[in-house]
Amino acid sequence: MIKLWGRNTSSNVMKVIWLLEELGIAYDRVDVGGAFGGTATAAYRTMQPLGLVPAIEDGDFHLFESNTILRYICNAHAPSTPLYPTEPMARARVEAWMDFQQTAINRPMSTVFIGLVRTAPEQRDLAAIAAAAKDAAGYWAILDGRLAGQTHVASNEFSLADIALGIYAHRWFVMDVPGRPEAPHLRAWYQRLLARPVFARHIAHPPT
Ligand SMILES: N[C@@H](CCC(=O)N[C@@H](CS)C(=O)NCC(=O)O)C(=O)O
Repeated sequence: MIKLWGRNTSSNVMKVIWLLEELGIAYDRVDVGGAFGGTATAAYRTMQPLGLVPAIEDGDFHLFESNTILRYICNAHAPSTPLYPTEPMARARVEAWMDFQQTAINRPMSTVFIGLVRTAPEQRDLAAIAAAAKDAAGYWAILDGRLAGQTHVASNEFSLADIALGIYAHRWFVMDVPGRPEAPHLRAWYQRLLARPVFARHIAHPPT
C-alpha cells in the first residue's frame, strides 16, 4: 500500500491526498512536517532530501516532489486515467499547467498564505503581502482568461492540472486577500471543483 508522508495542512500533501481519493487508491498517511516534525531524520531524508513534505513510499520505491508524485501515481497505478492523458499533446498541456503552478503562482501564493494565515496580524508585512497578492492576481488572471473558453485548466476534462492549481485557488478565494480582483471564469471553475465530493471533503477546509 502507498504510504504518504506529510501533514494534511500542507498544500503539496493535499494534492496527493486529492489524487489518491479521486482514484480510490488505498493509502496510509503519516503526519510529519510543520509542528509534527520528523523530517530532519536521516531516514526521512533518504525519501525527501530537502526535509519537506510530501514524500511517498510504494514498496521499496521512494519519491518526492508533489507534482512528480501525482504523475507517478497515475503512471504506476492508474495508467488509463483521464486525469493524466496519454496522448502526447494532451499530456503536455496538463504538464505545462502543473509547471505553471510550481514555477509561477507558487511563490506569490506562498507569501500571501504565510502572511495572512500563518502570521499574527501585528507581525504581518502588509506591503509584502499586497505586492505578492498583485503578482498572484496577474497569474490568476491568465488562468481566468483560459477558463473563459473551457471548463478545466488543461481542457474540458478534469486533470492533474486542476489538482495542482485547485488547492491554491481555494486558498485564494477563502483568504481575505487585499485588492483581489474579480475573476469570473476562475471562480466558476472553483465552484466546479467544490462540486467534486473529494475536493469538498478533503481539501476545501479553512486554511491553517
Ligand atoms: N516543490 C516541493 C515543495 C514542498 C514544500 O515546500 N512543502 C512544504 C509544505 S507545503 C514543507 O515541507 N514545509 C515544511 C514542513 O511542513 O515541515 C513539492 O512540490 O513537493
